[in-house]
Amino acid sequence: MKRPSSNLLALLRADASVAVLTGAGISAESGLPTFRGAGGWWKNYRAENLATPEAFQKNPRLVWEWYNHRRDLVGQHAPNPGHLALAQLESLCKTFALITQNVDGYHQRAGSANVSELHGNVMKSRCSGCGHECEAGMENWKDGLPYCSCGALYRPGVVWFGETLPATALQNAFVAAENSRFLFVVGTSSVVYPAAALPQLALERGAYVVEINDEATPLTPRADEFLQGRAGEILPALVALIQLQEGLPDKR
Ligand code: BV8
Ligand code: ZN
Repeated sequence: MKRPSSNLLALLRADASVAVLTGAGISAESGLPTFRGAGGWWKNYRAENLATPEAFQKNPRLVWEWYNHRRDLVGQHAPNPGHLALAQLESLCKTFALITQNVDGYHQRAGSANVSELHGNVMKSRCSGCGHECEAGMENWKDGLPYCSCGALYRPGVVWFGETLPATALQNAFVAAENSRFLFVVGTSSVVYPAAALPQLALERGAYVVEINDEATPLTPRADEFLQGRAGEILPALVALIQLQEGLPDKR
């Protein structure tokens, strides 16, 4: 596991305005499959058949089968030390924003308060007719499909390829990338836009960008620091080092 540099720790001590962008890699140690790596969803399935509006229109049963399976996985597993460390980091920083591409809700379950979900949440459903939103399990299921009281089908409360992102979450993400002194980019392959544009924006605004990933990504050559290894090990170690330094204000 690569250790954070003394430069990073000294800078953090001086100005702890921090943003974090997370991806599927942070939940991998909880037991949730990632998308693109070894064992990832897209190794065995095609995104076009499961995660697009066209796929849902063509075969809603198949799409719901996949999302119900993912709901089961989210329920069977739990946040790991990486999620918990980010919740702790929030309490140590002057300003803190957590931007996630994940749909599992594990950051909130770990205790993070200021979370912006760029790609929605798999434990929510939204009516494709009237737009009504409900929690998983509150739908009225018939022949493998969930119906709203208006008669239209519910869809999973996530953002599919080709769809726009929720406006507030996206706005929060851009504001955080533009204004934070640090951006930690954790467990994402950095290939899905617009999320993948956030680190570049932060770099252009002079932020110190730290990537935490067990493999190099397209971001790696541009990041100020690349901490190669597992998020569930690196993040708790980083938070412990910051706590050791003392002097960082606890905003709670
Ligand atoms: C949009 C659904 C505006 C939710 C997901 C060309 C053609 C068509 C479209 C495009 C195109 N070029 C660009 C686009 C736009 C497209 C896009 O970016 N495509 C890319 C792939 C080319 N983007 C969109 O369509 C977005 N919307 O742009 O709107 C618009 C609208 C209309 C018309 C024009 C413009 C919407 C994107 C939303 C996609 N939704 N899924 C779900 O079911 O979950 S995508 C999927 O990828 C996931 O949701 C996930 O959130 C996202 C990102 O993946 P990662 O989180 O990075 O996961 P990945 O597996 O890739 O990587 C894991 C990483 O973790 C690896 O690097 C690995 O090394 C690391 N790791 C593993 N274990 C660990 C670890 N690291 C540390 N510790 C560990 N233990
Ligand atoms: Zn409805």
